[in-house]
Amino acid sequence: MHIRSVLMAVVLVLLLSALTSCTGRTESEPTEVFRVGVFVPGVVEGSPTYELLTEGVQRAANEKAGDNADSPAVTVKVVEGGFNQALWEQGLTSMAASEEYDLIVSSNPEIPDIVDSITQSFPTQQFLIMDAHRADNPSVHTVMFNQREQAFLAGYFAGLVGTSDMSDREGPVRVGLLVGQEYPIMNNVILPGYEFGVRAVDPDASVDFRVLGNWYDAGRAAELADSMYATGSDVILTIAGGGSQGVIATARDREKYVIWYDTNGLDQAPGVVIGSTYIALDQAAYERTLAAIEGKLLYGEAEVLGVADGYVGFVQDDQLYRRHVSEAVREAQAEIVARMQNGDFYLEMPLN
Ligand code: RBF
Repeated sequence: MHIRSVLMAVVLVLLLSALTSCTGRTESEPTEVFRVGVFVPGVVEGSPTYELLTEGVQRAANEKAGDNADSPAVTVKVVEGGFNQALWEQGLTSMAASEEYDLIVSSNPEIPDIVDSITQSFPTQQFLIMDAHRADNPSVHTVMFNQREQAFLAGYFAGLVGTSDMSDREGPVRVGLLVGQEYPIMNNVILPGYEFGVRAVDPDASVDFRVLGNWYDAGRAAELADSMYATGSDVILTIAGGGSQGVIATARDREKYVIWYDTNGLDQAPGVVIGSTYIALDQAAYERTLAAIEGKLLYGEAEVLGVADGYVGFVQDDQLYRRHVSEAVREAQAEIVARMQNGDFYLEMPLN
């Protein structure tokens, strides 16, 4: 009996030490780990900005991991908040309440309002929010991209296509914008910026603006696109997450065009997606996450990055662009891009 209980004790001690070595932690060792949580307000797949977000954060973590022995290990956990926006506050709150993250990173213009209420209860939790603007919360760093410039570039290109021999349309240019949902930056900045760009080419142009009502329904998006092309649009700018695949499908059937937003979408459907704006959200997320890990990120600061900063642009250096877009259109587009890059032509991003 006695020997058996000694043996049991030995087995227990061995088991326990095996367990602690599995977790790699003992009481005495400091845990040099910087823990990043990424809250995706939606799902990553099919949403250009969220793909850029997770790539950028992961790149910062990978780079730090291979850095030197003194730098902390970095862990990244991605939490998808899903399409039910009523659940986002709960999701973000539980991430903050868990105290599992040194930094929570997220992205979209509605996130600061949610985070403001969370930092009241959890003032030490720090946030990096991309594609958003909030200057007065000392726990939050935001990075906004100049959506007026980005939308203008898409509109200008749409106008050029509509007035070129790529379109067989007579009369004033007509183009479409299909979006997942309405929100202040969409209605007050992106739509007017797109219209401004189209009308810079043809003052009589009209823009057909349609709202899908969600960020995933490709079937419904295909129907909307069909009606847009049927009523005279040659080209549709689509900002609709997974829904954008429906726009591509209809454009292919009808031999019409699509413009992509946020990431280079030319290879999604060569010859159908003929133009693409981009934002370097991945690069900005990478840089700001690295700064946070190094303790250098300025909380309470709100950045706005545009074309002249190199963070917003129009994809030109791509063989698909050269192959499927006429030289006259490419030349005119290159001219406006260059003017924006060198600060000759600047559109200020209106902020609330
Ligand atoms: N864009 C997507 O691609 N997928 C989404 O699921 C998505 N959800 C959004 C939810 C809200 C409440 C808002 C305001 C925007 C959302 N966007 C989404 C748009 C995205 O954040 C960005 O503003 C646009 O891609 C334009 O850059």
